[in-house]
Amino acid sequence: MAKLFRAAIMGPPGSGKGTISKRIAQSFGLLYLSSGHYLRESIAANTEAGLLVKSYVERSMLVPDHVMTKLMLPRLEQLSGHSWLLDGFPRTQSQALALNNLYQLDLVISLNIPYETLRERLSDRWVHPASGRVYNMGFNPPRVQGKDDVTGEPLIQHDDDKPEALMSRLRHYKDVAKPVMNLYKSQGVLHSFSGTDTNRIWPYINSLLNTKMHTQPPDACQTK
Ligand code: G5P
Repeated sequence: MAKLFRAAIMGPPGSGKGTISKRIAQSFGLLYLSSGHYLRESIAANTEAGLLVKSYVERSMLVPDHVMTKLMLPRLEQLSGHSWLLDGFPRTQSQALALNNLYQLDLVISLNIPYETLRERLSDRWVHPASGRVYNMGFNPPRVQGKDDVTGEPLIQHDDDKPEALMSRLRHYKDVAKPVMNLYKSQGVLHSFSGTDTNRIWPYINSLLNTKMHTQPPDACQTK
């Protein structure tokens, strides 16, 4: 049986983790698990976990580590037997160590995008709150302005995508991401990509994955 492939993608808010993850999942057949999407789904479904995390997610504050690991690790156990890509988890050293106790990652992609680019992207970002589908008025606009492509429901903008809030989110991201990157660097699995344009970064990520996965047949299904 082919070896399973386990990967994660990291990057500040607006760096394109979700956009690139969807391309990876489609091109390489990895199951895709986004922590942000999973949390938003739990909130929308009013589950016990959703109620617990709601106030953090709404303020774009990190959900406490013990809650995140309690949610994400059992979810990953359900995906055992599959190759997967994690988007947004692990985010902190404590989450990375908890994950590391169970799974050795084959690849960690880190996106390094200039602040000004993030600011421009997020100020142009609209989301469909129920599904987490994300649009950008220049890069991937909805078919009908202000409406979700699938449901036709209205799109909204997050308060946290305003410049002052964004600056503090980015500072915080850097602080917590550093030890996580150091861990994966020490394991030789960290690959960083810099740039201002997802479409220019994508061919390099695509080529890296082709090299890393050339012996791996893709799994057929996808979770998001
Ligand atoms: P999330 O959902 O992980 P963030 O804030 O880390 O949220 P975000 O903002 O969703 O990440 P992203 O996925 O990195 O950003 O980027 P994206 O959505 O693909 O792209 C951003 C925008 O730019 C989109 O509009 C896209 O279309 C556009 N775009 C992409 N590429 C380009 C380009 O080349 N050009 C242009 N012009 N536009 C482009 O987490 C949400 C919350 O959940 C909690 C926290 O509260 C968090 O705030 N959470 C956790 N808490 C603790 N621990 C964890 N592990 C947690 N995970 C989630």
